[in-house]
Amino acid sequence: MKRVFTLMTVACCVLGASAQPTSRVRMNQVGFYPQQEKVAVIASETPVSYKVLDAKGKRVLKGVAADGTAEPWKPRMWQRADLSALTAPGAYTLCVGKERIPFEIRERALSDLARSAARAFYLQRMGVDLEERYAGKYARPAAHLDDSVLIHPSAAGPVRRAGSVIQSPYGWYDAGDYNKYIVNSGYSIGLMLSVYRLIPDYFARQNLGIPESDNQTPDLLDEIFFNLQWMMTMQDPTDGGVYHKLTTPSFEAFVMPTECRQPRYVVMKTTAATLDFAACMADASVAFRPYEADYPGAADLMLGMARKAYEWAVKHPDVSYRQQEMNNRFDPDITTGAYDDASFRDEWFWASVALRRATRGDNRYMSGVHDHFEAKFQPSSWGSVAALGMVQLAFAVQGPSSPNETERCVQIKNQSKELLLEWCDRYVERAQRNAFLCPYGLTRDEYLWGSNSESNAVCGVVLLYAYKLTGDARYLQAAQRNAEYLLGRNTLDYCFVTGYGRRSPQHPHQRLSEADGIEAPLPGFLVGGPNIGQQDRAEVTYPEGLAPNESYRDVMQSYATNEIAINWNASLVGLMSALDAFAQ
Ligand code: 9MR
Ligand code: 9MR
Repeated sequence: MKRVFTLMTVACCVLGASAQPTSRVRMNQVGFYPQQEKVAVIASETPVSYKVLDAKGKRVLKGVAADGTAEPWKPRMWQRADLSALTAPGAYTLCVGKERIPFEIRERALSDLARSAARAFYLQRMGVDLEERYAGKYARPAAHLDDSVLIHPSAAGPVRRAGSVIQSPYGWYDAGDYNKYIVNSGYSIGLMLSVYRLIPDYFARQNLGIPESDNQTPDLLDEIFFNLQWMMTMQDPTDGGVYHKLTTPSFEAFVMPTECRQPRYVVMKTTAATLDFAACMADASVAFRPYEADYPGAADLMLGMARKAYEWAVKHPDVSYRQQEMNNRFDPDITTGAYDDASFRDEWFWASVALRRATRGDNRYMSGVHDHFEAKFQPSSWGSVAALGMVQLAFAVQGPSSPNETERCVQIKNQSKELLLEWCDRYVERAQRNAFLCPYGLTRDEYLWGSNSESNAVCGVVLLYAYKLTGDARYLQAAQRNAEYLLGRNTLDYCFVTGYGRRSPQHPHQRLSEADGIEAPLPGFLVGGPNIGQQDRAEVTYPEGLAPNESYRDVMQSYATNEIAINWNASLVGLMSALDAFAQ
């Protein structure tokens, strides 16, 4: 990218990215597609004039930013400068008073970022050498081999006794920590596969520069397989139940993987983990079916495991993960991430839908679809996965129905599509009322742990399902608007993806980034984002009087606002890849 060096860039470098923003202008810091809407917002009580210069310094646009909209929490007005008339690729400068803001218009504006977002999973791989030719300066030797993982007493059974050893290698680090959690793994893959199905040709062409890039399988699927092969080891072959997680008793320090010495355990089997596993494996079996040559037998193997997991859940429909209770009964105590979802209706639904699709209509899963359907639509998150089932049904409305489909099933399909579109119609409307011109972020409750993903990028993905279902450009525009927020059109003036934009997180709560001795964080990661919960306040200082959308600190200690995680990156891959695909 050609850099236009300005006063602003200098100010940012000197002050460091954690300093308060000094600019009054907020806009996409990464790049605009030629045909997309291009809006910058400018902090000002009254309309303010601006001009745009091209790379030669010639004025190509001038105007007055107006339509001021206040933020909900602060008496602060943002005026809108609409630069959409500019469509020629090139480097530009937006001039507002004395400020000079560089920006770019280019074809494939987000393709590099989308690729990095997927490559971030490669950088999270464990148990293998990351070679320099794929990982560049982030190369590192194999560690966390997980070739002698202990059965925790909570996971003991008649065959696999407490303290016995299994192999459970490979997979991705979940987040900034070094553990592997089935609930989040299954969800992350399910979410990515839901987007893979929208734009298979896009992914077929994408080259991620990973060790499997030379085979015939789309690289995203190759990357996903790296985690699936770990997940498969988490099913107890004796009964089909799936261990909730593979973990050290407590979080490791901020050291590199080769320095880690704690023993690693698999803990108890749970209903949520087992159903998420079943759903994910069923979806994956469909995705991998065409790639038998590279993955011989994998599709059948995964489908068999999915069926077996589902049977276990039928027999154990109500096993929640309650870490405290587990610790009261067993040693050693486990204090790492819980992913302790205790309502399984949505997991039943996703697993039933996925298994029915993967088995091409096996009636055994029909009642699961009927019984667990809820007539409401909610964008997915790790603990709420019904949408991953509903979106499959919404797309099935257009397809041929299987001969043994009940009337109720047809109804559920139609309703899934209607509810999804209704949700999107309501959501889209919010943008005009928002100072940052995106549907995301009007209410306090959206600023939760992982807001950038759960309240923004995932919602963007939902809008892109709707766009694919209907071709209605309003949905595409709204998804793009949410992306603009993540890329810089937000109160904090951050591009929330590491390695991209003028101001982006420098100190994510990620052990790999912190301990590797390299100044720049690993690139392509979406940080959690503003979070009013501030659960890390014992370790992080939050200034008084922050608005919900300001409750973010770019400091390593901030696990509640500045961590990275595979589920969040899954939504980043989804949103950015689909925007890139649909812009072609
Ligand atoms: O590093 C841990 C991170 O991955 C988790 O999301 C977070 C919440 O469970 O916990 C982090 O670990 C911190 C712990 O909770 C509190 N003491 C400091 C730990 C490292 O910063
Ligand atoms: O993403 C999870 C968030 O929804 C929860 O509120 C939070 C506390 O339970 O945990 C988050 O997940 C963390 C996991 O427990 C451990 N690895 C890091 C994850 C991201 O912070």
